[in-house]
Amino acid sequence: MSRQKTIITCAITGAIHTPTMSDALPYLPDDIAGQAIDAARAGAAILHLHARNPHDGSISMEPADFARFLPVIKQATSAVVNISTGGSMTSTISDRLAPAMAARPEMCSLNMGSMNFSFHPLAERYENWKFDWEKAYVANSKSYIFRNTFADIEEVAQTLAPHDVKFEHEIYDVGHLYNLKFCMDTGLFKAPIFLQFVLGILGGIGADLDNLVFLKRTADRLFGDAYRWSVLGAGAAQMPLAAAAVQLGGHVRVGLEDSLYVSRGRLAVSNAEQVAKVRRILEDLGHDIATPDEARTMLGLKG
Ligand code: KMH
Ligand code: ZN
Repeated sequence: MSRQKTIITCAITGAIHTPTMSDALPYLPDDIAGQAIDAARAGAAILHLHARNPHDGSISMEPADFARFLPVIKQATSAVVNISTGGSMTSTISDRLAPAMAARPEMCSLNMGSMNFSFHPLAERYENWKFDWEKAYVANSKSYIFRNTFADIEEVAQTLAPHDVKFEHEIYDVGHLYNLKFCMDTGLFKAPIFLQFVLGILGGIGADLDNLVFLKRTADRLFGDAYRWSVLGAGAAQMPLAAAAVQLGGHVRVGLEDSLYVSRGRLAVSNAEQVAKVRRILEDLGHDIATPDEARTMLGLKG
């Protein structure tokens, strides 16, 4: 039997980092499109996308801002487009749904529980990390609750599922697996489900190997073979956890949304640089990279 190929997701810009933190973080539509296309050419089968306000780089949930880069990406690549429903600190659930409802992509993120949310402590893991707390969006996040109630989750699912959108279920802690199991039992999602284990966010589970194994074992118990999974290690944990995930049979996510660095103390020059690095690691470990169509088959996407 041939070994499963590995799906690389690249999360191009996100909502947390600010352009003051790295010149490479794209916020202009052409730069988001260009970096997404280069990431796909470097081996990313899935592109996880947020939009930003082109004037100041702040997060935008305006469908019009997504429409500035989505057609360019779709024209130039066959990568799976995955649109965030995470939104910003001030977005309502209908704001968060608007870009996905306008674009009807093959995939969307779906965050599986409410939580505190901050990138704070990751800063300390890099000796040379210069975190610009004053200007950082995350500086305001001390009292922020990332709201994803069962009603919110249900609303996202019921709004998008009729359009055959497959979810990247963001799992920031082990309880989120039980939330998802509860939703599965009520018939909200179809197998195979796709889990994104998110390790290293302050407010969620820490970026340790033991935690990854624990998440995977719990998912095995709850979902049997009805799930596929991937790992996103925040900040310094990005590459080490990707290397661990693939050895446990998982897929990987990289991108400037999750880490601005490509190695200790060195800012990535682009998303494609991170994709090329993770691809090199995976191939050196003997794994083949999935094409977008292979990812579609593995995840049961509408195509
Ligand atoms: N920012 C990541 C930790 C979303 O966009 O809905 C998770 C994420 C969530 O990508
Ligand atoms: Zn995201």
